[in-house]
Amino acid sequence: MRIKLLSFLVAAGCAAMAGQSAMAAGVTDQMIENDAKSTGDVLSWGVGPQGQRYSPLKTVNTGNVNKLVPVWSFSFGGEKQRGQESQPIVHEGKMYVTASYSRIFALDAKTGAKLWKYEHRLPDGIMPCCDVINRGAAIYDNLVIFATLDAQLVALNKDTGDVVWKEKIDDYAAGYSASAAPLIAGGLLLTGVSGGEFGVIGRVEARNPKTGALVWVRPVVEGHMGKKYDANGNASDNGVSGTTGKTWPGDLWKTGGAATWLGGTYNPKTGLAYFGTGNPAPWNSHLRKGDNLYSCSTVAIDVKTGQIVWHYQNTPNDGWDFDGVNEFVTYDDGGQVLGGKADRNGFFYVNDAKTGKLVNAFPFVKKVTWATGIDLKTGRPNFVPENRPGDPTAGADGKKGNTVFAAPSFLGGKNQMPMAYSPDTKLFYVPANEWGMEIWNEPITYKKGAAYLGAGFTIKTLNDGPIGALRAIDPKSGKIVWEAPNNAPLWGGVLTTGGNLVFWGTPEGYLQAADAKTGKILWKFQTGSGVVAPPITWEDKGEQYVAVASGWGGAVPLWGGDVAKKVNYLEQGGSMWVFKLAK
Ligand SMILES: [Ca+2]
Ligand SMILES: [Ca+2]
Repeated sequence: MRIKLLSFLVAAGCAAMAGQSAMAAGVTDQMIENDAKSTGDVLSWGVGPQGQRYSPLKTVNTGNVNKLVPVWSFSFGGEKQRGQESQPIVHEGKMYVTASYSRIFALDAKTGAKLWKYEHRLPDGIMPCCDVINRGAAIYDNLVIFATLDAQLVALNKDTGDVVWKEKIDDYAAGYSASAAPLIAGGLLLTGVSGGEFGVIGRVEARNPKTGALVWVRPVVEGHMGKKYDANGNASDNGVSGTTGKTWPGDLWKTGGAATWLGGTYNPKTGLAYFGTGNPAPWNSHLRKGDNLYSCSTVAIDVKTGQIVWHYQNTPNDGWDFDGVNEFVTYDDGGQVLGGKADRNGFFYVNDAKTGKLVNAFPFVKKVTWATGIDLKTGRPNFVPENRPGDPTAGADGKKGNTVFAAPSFLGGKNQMPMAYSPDTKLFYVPANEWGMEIWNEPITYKKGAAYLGAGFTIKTLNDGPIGALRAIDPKSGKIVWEAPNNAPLWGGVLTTGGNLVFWGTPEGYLQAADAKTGKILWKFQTGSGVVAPPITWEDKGEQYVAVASGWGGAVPLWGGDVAKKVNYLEQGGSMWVFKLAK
């Protein structure tokens, strides 16, 4: 009896200690800020909050990458396939990967064995614009946290998959959704919103990652009031964003769009979070004369105060759906912190990451019709007025403006697929696409939950050649150092490594690796469906692993017009692939 009691006490003691050690093994801010350097894990979207997607690992390198072989593959299962745009998280031998339809899986990173799964129950009537995708989870303390298509955040215990907290971001019936990976910055969980085609209000929200409680909210449409919250959840005003009515006519700012749908990056040196903002709403630019701040911009927010420190607008008074959401990737240039962004509008921008001052801007695609260049003195584009879709009120019947042919198409010189930056080669690796569109404007009025475009369009190919190209770009000279063309439009992200390698996937199903200096393709593997997700890498016991999700989908099959027809032979799927060197 006494022995039994003792063993019970010992067991209870062990359980308590196990609880403590589990807590001690929780993910900290310091670990996330150091993520780019720590090679045994991947703790943030971007392989480091700066978003460089660079790993110093060189176990796999140009000399042996041709010996990469699959270790395991895991099916996301069911009939729920469609686009898989997720970047996994890897921590202490476990992989956390989100999948289409707001699902998340925990897998043994060595074997692919399933540890747990959470499937979010989605209501009827969600309105994701561009497929039922998700781009990944955040990890913090003992939680994995991801956003759902019905505009909620769910935090799960990383070991059990139990829901710890759930918070609603906004009303899915008004067009809000969420698909970006949350960003951990300065002890806060930062998220944006999707829904720019429905006249939502773009904003960045900061929460306590452990509880989900709001800390501040910063709208990114001029005229809207920022909020901050005390420990009891009471809101108070935190200053209007910009000056009401300054760059918007009438009441259009009230449904102004600028959705922050791709999430953000963070640089601990500047203390700033960088969020890109989407198109102003509606698409018909003649209804909203002015710059329409802060749409189609990079917005830098002080994470401590929730205030906008600087903004840089890539496309003032956008008329082409050139969402400026693409990731702002910061890097060191001789002691100065700069940031690069390959915008949907076809130009690559380099800004000072502390002040936003434009340092360089140049096209990274071959055909750009809407502007002849970016004036480095004023920071503004030199527009080509006749290449803006025409004003419907100037048309013969007032119902349709002049149709123009525009390049890039609204699917962009680059879209959601994240680029990489190598501090070794000092090059950006940009998944670019060459395509155009016919676009025209129509009258439109706002109606809650209805598409708010005032435009019609057809995506067109520019020629019979390849649409995609992985381009190595020198941010200083603006030169394309090398390119690897691809027939289908590229839609996955990029990873670069200390092994002088660049990894990226293709809609044709390949994960491939090239020499980072020359672009020579050294290895490829067919994953069985199109790759529209960014690869990652990590090491465990001296072995380097490379992983990517496979599963064709995203915006191209849904919105791609003539290009969608060209690639309609591609098959859907839904699986995770992991590789290492053959022994
Ligand atoms: Ca790491
Ligand atoms: Ca848009």
